[in-house]
Amino acid sequence: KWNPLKKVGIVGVPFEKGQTKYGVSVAPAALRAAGLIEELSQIEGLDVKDYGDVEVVGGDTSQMVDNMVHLQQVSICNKKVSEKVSQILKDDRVAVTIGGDHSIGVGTVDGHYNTNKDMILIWVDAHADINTNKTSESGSVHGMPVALLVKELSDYWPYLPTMDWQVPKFSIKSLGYMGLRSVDPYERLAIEKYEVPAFAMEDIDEHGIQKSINHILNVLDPCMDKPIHVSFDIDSLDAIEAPSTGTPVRGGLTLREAICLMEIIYSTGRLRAIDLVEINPALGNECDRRRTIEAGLCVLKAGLGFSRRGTAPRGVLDLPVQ
Ligand code: 6HN
Ligand code: MN
Ligand code: MN
Ligand code: MN
Repeated sequence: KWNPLKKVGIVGVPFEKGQTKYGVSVAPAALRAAGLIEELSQIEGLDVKDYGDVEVVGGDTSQMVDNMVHLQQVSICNKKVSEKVSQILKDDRVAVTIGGDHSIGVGTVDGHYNTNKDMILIWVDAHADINTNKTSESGSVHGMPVALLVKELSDYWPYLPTMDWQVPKFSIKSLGYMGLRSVDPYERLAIEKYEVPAFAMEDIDEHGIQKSINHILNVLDPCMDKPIHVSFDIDSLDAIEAPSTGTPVRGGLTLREAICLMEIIYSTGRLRAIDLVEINPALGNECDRRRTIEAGLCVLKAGLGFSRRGTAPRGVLDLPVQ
């Protein structure tokens, strides 16, 4: 019933106010300079449209809500991200959003949910990003997007000025995690309270990457008919694979595991949105930078149908003769 969509729309979000380090905002430009559009266009049969970057503007920098840094900027940016993701999906394309820090997941998932109410969300990350302003130790909103998105946690937030456009409607029952290894105590409590299917690294060690992701897909969508959103934080990869990121954690996914994960999700035919976030080209040396960007490109390609087996030329039955 489901075939992979062979059309993709790319949008960049040069936003970094969801955390404190300079540099995540240059990732869309760095990925484009590294050949993002060209590489994706080489995937057999894939139609790639570049929607450019969401315009990021300043906002009031005063702290409006306790322990929530730059809330207004986060909010202004995410509203635009949500609208853009909805537009790309309505154009019948897979929405690929290049961050930016992970606070932009509020906008990408909101935009996807507004178009597909039955979507499921796979959060691939070293972190659970499900802090509220009460539980966060950093005050950085990139550690809070999941808690902002899910309706089950809306009572745990104070009134958030400027966020009125975003009414949490997505259910935590449609969320699964892959790659966790740095989870704060109250984040763990939330995962257990709501029985979120969460494959931390030790679970992936036990079951392997294929069984782990297939298990999550089966729990969230046993009838296999729901659109899938993958929010891929580059720090889900081991810090050796992706060193240029703001909150690296050792002991993560290998690039091969991440590619395998994305290939499996692609093969369902239901992958409709991918976020690639937290690449920070300003961190580390040139080698770190290149390695991290290449890893990000590999993850995207795997999610968009690139075959590691190779693809024979279309409509051609024999090798060229002399
Ligand atoms: N990310 N749990 C930590 C915090 O500050 O809330 C780390 C969050 C990291 C967020 O990597 O997208
Ligand atoms: Mn600041
Ligand atoms: Mn994250
Ligand atoms: Mn993370």
